[in-house]
Amino acid sequence: MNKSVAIIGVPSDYGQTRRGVDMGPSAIRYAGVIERLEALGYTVKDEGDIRVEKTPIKKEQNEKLLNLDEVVEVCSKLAQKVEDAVNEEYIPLVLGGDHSIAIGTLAGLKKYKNLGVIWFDAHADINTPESTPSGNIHGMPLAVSLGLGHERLTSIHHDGPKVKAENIIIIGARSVDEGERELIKEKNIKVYTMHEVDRLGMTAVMEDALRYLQERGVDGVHLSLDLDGLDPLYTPGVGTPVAGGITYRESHLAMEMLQEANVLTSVEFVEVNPILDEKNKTANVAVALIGSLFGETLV
Ligand code: HAR
Ligand code: MN
Ligand code: MN
Ligand code: MN
Repeated sequence: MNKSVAIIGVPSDYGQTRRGVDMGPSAIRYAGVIERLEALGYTVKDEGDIRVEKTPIKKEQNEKLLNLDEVVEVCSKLAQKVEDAVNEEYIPLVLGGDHSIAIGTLAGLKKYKNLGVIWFDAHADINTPESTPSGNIHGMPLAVSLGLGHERLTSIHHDGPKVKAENIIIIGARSVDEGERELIKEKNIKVYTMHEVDRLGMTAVMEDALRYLQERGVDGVHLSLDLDGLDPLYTPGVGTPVAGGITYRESHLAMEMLQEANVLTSVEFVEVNPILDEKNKTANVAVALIGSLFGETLV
Protein backbone atom coordinates (compact mmCIF):
# COMPACT_ATOMS: atom_id res chain seq x y z
CA MET A 1 0.00 0.00 0.00
CA ASN A 2 1.06 3.54 -0.79
CA LYS A 3 2.39 5.13 2.40
CA SER A 4 0.85 8.59 1.89
CA VAL A 5 -2.74 9.27 2.87
CA ALA A 6 -4.81 12.40 2.24
CA ILE A 7 -7.73 12.84 4.62
CA ILE A 8 -10.71 14.69 3.17
CA GLY A 9 -13.60 15.49 5.53
CA VAL A 10 -17.06 15.96 4.04
CA PRO A 11 -19.44 17.40 6.66
CA SER A 12 -22.60 16.90 4.62
CA ASP A 13 -25.97 15.56 5.71
CA TYR A 14 -27.94 16.47 2.57
CA GLY A 15 -28.32 12.90 1.33
CA GLN A 16 -30.87 12.14 4.04
CA THR A 17 -33.11 13.94 6.54
CA ARG A 18 -31.48 13.68 9.96
CA ARG A 19 -29.04 16.34 10.98
CA GLY A 20 -25.88 15.27 12.77
CA VAL A 21 -24.09 13.08 10.24
CA ASP A 22 -22.38 16.29 9.10
CA MET A 23 -20.37 16.03 12.35
CA GLY A 24 -18.98 12.65 11.32
CA PRO A 25 -15.57 13.95 10.18
CA SER A 26 -15.05 15.72 13.54
CA ALA A 27 -16.01 12.61 15.48
CA ILE A 28 -13.64 10.41 13.48
CA ARG A 29 -10.80 12.91 13.85
CA TYR A 30 -11.52 13.14 17.60
CA ALA A 31 -11.31 9.33 17.77
CA GLY A 32 -7.69 9.65 16.62
CA VAL A 33 -7.57 8.67 12.97
CA ILE A 34 -4.50 10.75 12.16
CA GLU A 35 -2.47 9.54 15.15
CA ARG A 36 -3.41 5.96 14.29
CA LEU A 37 -2.17 6.26 10.71
CA GLU A 38 0.99 8.11 11.70
CA ALA A 39 1.80 5.39 14.23
CA LEU A 40 1.71 2.95 11.33
CA GLY A 41 4.32 4.98 9.48
CA TYR A 42 2.03 6.79 7.05
CA THR A 43 2.57 10.35 5.95
CA VAL A 44 -0.82 11.95 6.56
CA LYS A 45 -1.93 15.11 4.85
CA ASP A 46 -5.13 16.38 6.46
CA GLU A 47 -6.99 18.38 3.83
CA GLY A 48 -9.49 19.50 6.47
CA ASP A 49 -13.17 19.58 5.64
CA ILE A 50 -14.79 20.64 2.41
CA ARG A 51 -16.83 23.79 2.95
CA VAL A 52 -20.49 22.84 3.11
CA GLU A 53 -23.24 25.47 3.37
CA LYS A 54 -25.65 25.00 6.27
CA THR A 55 -29.01 25.47 4.61
CA PRO A 56 -32.23 24.04 6.06
CA ILE A 57 -32.63 20.38 5.21
CA LYS A 58 -35.69 19.41 3.13
CA LYS A 59 -37.85 16.57 4.29
CA GLU A 60 -40.91 16.56 2.02
CA GLN A 61 -41.38 12.89 1.36
CA ASN A 62 -43.12 13.56 -1.96
CA GLU A 63 -40.01 15.00 -3.56
CA LYS A 64 -37.98 12.52 -5.56
CA LEU A 65 -34.56 14.01 -4.89
CA LEU A 66 -34.22 15.85 -1.62
CA ASN A 67 -31.60 18.61 -1.35
CA LEU A 68 -30.38 18.04 -4.89
CA ASP A 69 -28.62 21.41 -5.24
CA GLU A 70 -26.67 20.87 -2.03
CA VAL A 71 -25.64 17.32 -2.92
CA VAL A 72 -24.49 18.40 -6.39
CA GLU A 73 -22.41 21.20 -4.91
CA VAL A 74 -20.76 19.06 -2.23
CA CYS A 75 -20.03 16.15 -4.57
CA SER A 76 -18.57 18.41 -7.26
CA LYS A 77 -16.12 19.94 -4.77
CA LEU A 78 -15.27 16.54 -3.33
CA ALA A 79 -14.60 14.99 -6.75
CA GLN A 80 -11.97 17.64 -7.48
CA LYS A 81 -10.31 17.10 -4.08
CA VAL A 82 -10.18 13.35 -4.62
CA GLU A 83 -8.78 13.73 -8.11
CA ASP A 84 -6.08 16.11 -6.83
CA ALA A 85 -5.11 13.68 -4.05
CA VAL A 86 -4.83 10.80 -6.53
CA ASN A 87 -2.72 12.90 -8.90
CA GLU A 88 -0.42 13.81 -6.03
CA GLU A 89 -0.11 10.09 -5.30
CA TYR A 90 -1.93 10.06 -2.00
CA ILE A 91 -4.49 7.43 -1.03
CA PRO A 92 -7.66 9.48 -0.51
CA LEU A 93 -9.35 8.69 2.82
CA VAL A 94 -12.74 10.38 2.67
CA LEU A 95 -14.66 10.87 5.92
CA GLY A 96 -18.42 11.46 5.75
CA GLY A 97 -20.98 12.68 5.94
CA ASP A 98 -23.81 10.60 4.61
CA HIS A 99 -23.33 8.12 1.78
CA SER A 100 -24.44 10.52 -0.99
CA ILE A 101 -20.85 11.81 -0.92
CA ALA A 102 -19.71 8.60 -2.63
CA ILE A 103 -21.08 10.14 -5.84
CA GLY A 104 -18.31 12.73 -5.59
CA THR A 105 -15.62 10.32 -4.47
CA LEU A 106 -16.23 7.92 -7.35
CA ALA A 107 -16.37 10.79 -9.83
CA GLY A 108 -12.97 11.95 -8.59
CA LEU A 109 -11.39 8.52 -9.11
CA LYS A 110 -11.44 8.89 -12.88
CA LYS A 111 -7.77 7.99 -13.25
CA TYR A 112 -8.83 4.37 -12.70
CA LYS A 113 -10.40 3.19 -15.92
CA ASN A 114 -11.36 -0.20 -14.54
CA LEU A 115 -12.06 0.57 -10.88
CA GLY A 116 -13.28 -2.13 -8.50
CA VAL A 117 -15.65 -1.01 -5.73
CA ILE A 118 -16.31 -2.81 -2.46
CA TRP A 119 -19.50 -1.47 -0.90
CA PHE A 120 -19.80 -2.50 2.73
CA ASP A 121 -23.37 -1.61 3.76
CA ALA A 122 -26.69 -2.79 5.20
CA HIS A 123 -28.27 -1.19 2.12
CA ALA A 124 -27.64 -1.52 -1.59
CA ASP A 125 -27.73 2.26 -2.26
CA ILE A 126 -28.76 1.61 -5.84
CA ASN A 127 -32.11 3.40 -6.00
CA THR A 128 -33.07 5.65 -8.88
CA PRO A 129 -35.47 8.62 -8.68
CA GLU A 130 -38.11 6.19 -9.93
CA SER A 131 -37.48 3.47 -7.37
CA THR A 132 -36.57 5.48 -4.25
CA PRO A 133 -39.01 5.05 -1.38
CA SER A 134 -37.62 8.12 0.43
CA GLY A 135 -36.17 10.65 -2.01
CA ASN A 136 -32.94 10.47 0.01
CA ILE A 137 -29.91 10.64 -2.26
CA HIS A 138 -27.78 8.57 0.14
CA GLY A 139 -29.86 5.61 -1.10
CA MET A 140 -28.74 6.28 -4.70
CA PRO A 141 -24.94 6.64 -5.09
CA LEU A 142 -24.31 3.29 -6.78
CA ALA A 143 -27.06 3.89 -9.33
CA VAL A 144 -25.71 7.38 -10.04
CA SER A 145 -22.20 6.02 -10.48
CA LEU A 146 -23.53 3.55 -13.04
CA GLY A 147 -24.96 6.53 -14.92
CA LEU A 148 -28.56 6.08 -13.73
CA GLY A 149 -30.51 8.92 -12.17
CA HIS A 150 -30.77 12.67 -12.37
CA GLU A 151 -28.53 14.18 -15.03
CA ARG A 152 -27.17 16.75 -12.55
CA LEU A 153 -25.86 13.86 -10.46
CA THR A 154 -24.63 11.56 -13.23
CA SER A 155 -22.71 14.41 -14.88
CA ILE A 156 -20.79 15.48 -11.76
CA HIS A 157 -17.09 16.09 -12.56
CA HIS A 158 -17.36 14.24 -15.88
CA ASP A 159 -20.05 12.65 -18.00
CA GLY A 160 -20.66 8.96 -18.28
CA PRO A 161 -20.60 6.06 -15.82
CA LYS A 162 -17.94 6.16 -13.12
CA VAL A 163 -17.87 2.43 -12.49
CA LYS A 164 -18.87 -0.76 -14.31
CA ALA A 165 -21.65 -2.92 -12.85
CA GLU A 166 -19.46 -6.02 -13.03
CA ASN A 167 -16.78 -4.33 -10.90
CA ILE A 168 -19.07 -3.64 -7.92
CA ILE A 169 -19.30 -5.89 -4.86
CA ILE A 170 -21.82 -5.24 -2.10
CA ILE A 171 -21.17 -6.88 1.29
CA GLY A 172 -23.53 -6.98 4.27
CA ALA A 173 -26.82 -6.12 2.56
CA ARG A 174 -29.99 -6.82 4.54
CA SER A 175 -32.33 -3.98 3.60
CA VAL A 176 -32.86 -3.87 -0.14
CA ASP A 177 -35.83 -2.19 -1.84
CA GLU A 178 -37.86 -3.87 -4.57
CA GLY A 179 -36.57 -1.62 -7.37
CA GLU A 180 -33.01 -2.12 -6.16
CA ARG A 181 -33.43 -5.88 -6.28
CA GLU A 182 -34.59 -5.66 -9.90
CA LEU A 183 -31.64 -3.48 -10.90
CA ILE A 184 -29.18 -5.78 -9.12
CA LYS A 185 -30.57 -8.72 -11.09
CA GLU A 186 -30.67 -6.83 -14.37
CA LYS A 187 -27.05 -5.67 -14.01
CA ASN A 188 -25.92 -8.93 -12.44
CA ILE A 189 -24.21 -7.12 -9.56
CA LYS A 190 -22.27 -9.24 -7.08
CA VAL A 191 -23.93 -9.08 -3.66
CA TYR A 192 -22.99 -10.92 -0.50
CA THR A 193 -26.05 -10.43 1.68
CA MET A 194 -25.99 -11.29 5.37
CA HIS A 195 -27.21 -14.71 4.30
CA GLU A 196 -23.94 -15.36 2.45
CA VAL A 197 -21.89 -13.84 5.28
CA ASP A 198 -23.61 -16.22 7.72
CA ARG A 199 -23.42 -19.21 5.46
CA LEU A 200 -19.91 -18.90 4.03
CA GLY A 201 -18.25 -16.90 6.79
CA MET A 202 -16.35 -13.66 6.25
CA THR A 203 -13.10 -15.38 5.28
CA ALA A 204 -14.68 -17.11 2.27
CA VAL A 205 -16.66 -13.99 1.34
CA MET A 206 -13.53 -11.86 1.24
CA GLU A 207 -11.46 -14.47 -0.59
CA ASP A 208 -14.21 -14.80 -3.16
CA ALA A 209 -14.63 -11.03 -3.49
CA LEU A 210 -10.91 -10.45 -3.97
CA ARG A 211 -10.69 -13.23 -6.56
CA TYR A 212 -13.70 -11.76 -8.38
CA LEU A 213 -12.03 -8.36 -8.69
CA GLN A 214 -8.72 -9.89 -9.70
CA GLU A 215 -10.44 -11.85 -12.49
CA ARG A 216 -11.81 -8.57 -13.80
CA GLY A 217 -8.34 -7.06 -13.99
CA VAL A 218 -9.21 -3.97 -11.97
CA ASP A 219 -6.62 -1.19 -11.94
CA GLY A 220 -7.66 0.10 -8.50
CA VAL A 221 -10.06 -0.80 -5.68
CA HIS A 222 -12.19 1.66 -3.73
CA LEU A 223 -13.62 0.66 -0.34
CA SER A 224 -16.82 2.50 0.56
CA LEU A 225 -17.68 1.54 4.12
CA ASP A 226 -21.04 2.56 5.53
CA LEU A 227 -20.89 2.09 9.32
CA ASP A 228 -24.46 0.74 9.21
CA GLY A 229 -23.04 -2.35 7.51
CA LEU A 230 -22.03 -3.45 11.00
CA ASP A 231 -24.65 -4.54 13.48
CA PRO A 232 -26.05 -1.54 15.41
CA LEU A 233 -24.79 -3.24 18.55
CA TYR A 234 -21.31 -2.05 17.54
CA THR A 235 -22.20 1.07 15.56
CA PRO A 236 -25.35 2.64 17.04
CA GLY A 237 -24.49 6.11 15.76
CA VAL A 238 -26.00 5.78 12.29
CA GLY A 239 -29.20 7.22 10.82
CA THR A 240 -30.67 4.02 9.41
CA PRO A 241 -29.63 1.08 11.63
CA VAL A 242 -30.68 -2.42 10.56
CA ALA A 243 -30.43 -5.36 12.95
CA GLY A 244 -28.64 -8.56 12.01
CA GLY A 245 -25.45 -7.00 10.70
CA ILE A 246 -21.76 -7.78 10.42
CA THR A 247 -19.98 -8.18 13.74
CA TYR A 248 -17.05 -6.16 14.93
CA ARG A 249 -14.74 -9.15 14.53
CA GLU A 250 -15.99 -10.00 11.04
CA SER A 251 -15.45 -6.41 9.87
CA HIS A 252 -12.04 -6.32 11.49
CA LEU A 253 -11.10 -9.52 9.65
CA ALA A 254 -12.42 -8.13 6.36
CA MET A 255 -10.21 -5.06 6.82
CA GLU A 256 -7.17 -7.21 7.57
CA MET A 257 -7.79 -9.31 4.48
CA LEU A 258 -8.02 -6.18 2.35
CA GLN A 259 -4.71 -5.01 3.80
CA GLU A 260 -3.09 -8.36 3.09
CA ALA A 261 -4.36 -8.34 -0.48
CA ASN A 262 -2.72 -4.94 -0.94
CA VAL A 263 -5.23 -3.75 -3.54
CA LEU A 264 -6.89 -0.66 -2.11
CA THR A 265 -6.29 2.67 -3.82
CA SER A 266 -8.95 4.77 -2.04
CA VAL A 267 -11.18 4.52 1.00
CA GLU A 268 -14.24 6.21 2.46
CA PHE A 269 -16.02 5.82 5.79
CA VAL A 270 -19.52 7.25 5.98
CA GLU A 271 -22.74 7.67 7.97
CA VAL A 272 -21.23 8.30 11.43
CA ASN A 273 -23.80 10.44 13.26
CA PRO A 274 -22.39 11.55 16.65
CA ILE A 275 -25.78 12.82 17.85
CA LEU A 276 -27.24 9.33 17.63
CA ASP A 277 -24.10 7.70 19.02
CA GLU A 278 -23.14 6.48 22.48
CA LYS A 279 -19.95 8.24 23.60
CA ASN A 280 -18.39 8.27 20.13
CA LYS A 281 -18.57 4.46 19.95
CA THR A 282 -19.25 4.42 16.20
CA ALA A 283 -16.37 6.77 15.37
CA ASN A 284 -14.10 4.69 17.59
CA VAL A 285 -15.08 1.57 15.65
CA ALA A 286 -14.46 3.44 12.39
CA VAL A 287 -10.95 4.33 13.53
CA ALA A 288 -10.23 0.80 14.76
CA LEU A 289 -11.29 -0.55 11.35
CA ILE A 290 -9.16 2.06 9.59
CA GLY A 291 -6.25 0.88 11.74
CA SER A 292 -6.73 -2.74 10.62
CA LEU A 293 -7.26 -1.69 7.04
CA PHE A 294 -3.99 0.22 6.98
CA GLY A 295 -1.97 -2.56 8.55
CA GLU A 296 -2.09 -2.72 12.32
CA THR A 297 -0.80 -6.04 13.58
CA LEU A 298 0.10 -7.34 17.01
CA VAL A 299 3.59 -8.54 16.25
N1 HAR B 1 -33.02 2.13 0.62
C1 HAR B 1 -33.55 3.18 1.43
C2 HAR B 1 -33.70 4.46 0.62
O1 HAR B 1 -33.36 4.53 -0.52
C3 HAR B 1 -32.68 3.43 2.63
C4 HAR B 1 -31.31 3.88 2.30
C5 HAR B 1 -30.54 4.13 3.53
N2 HAR B 1 -29.22 4.36 3.10
C6 HAR B 1 -28.17 4.50 3.85
N3 HAR B 1 -27.10 4.34 3.16
N4 HAR B 1 -28.13 4.66 5.05
O2 HAR B 1 -26.73 3.06 2.99
O3 HAR B 1 -34.14 5.44 1.14
MN1 MN C 1 -24.84 3.44 2.39
MN1 MN D 1 -26.46 1.96 4.76
MN1 MN E 1 -7.06 -9.44 13.92
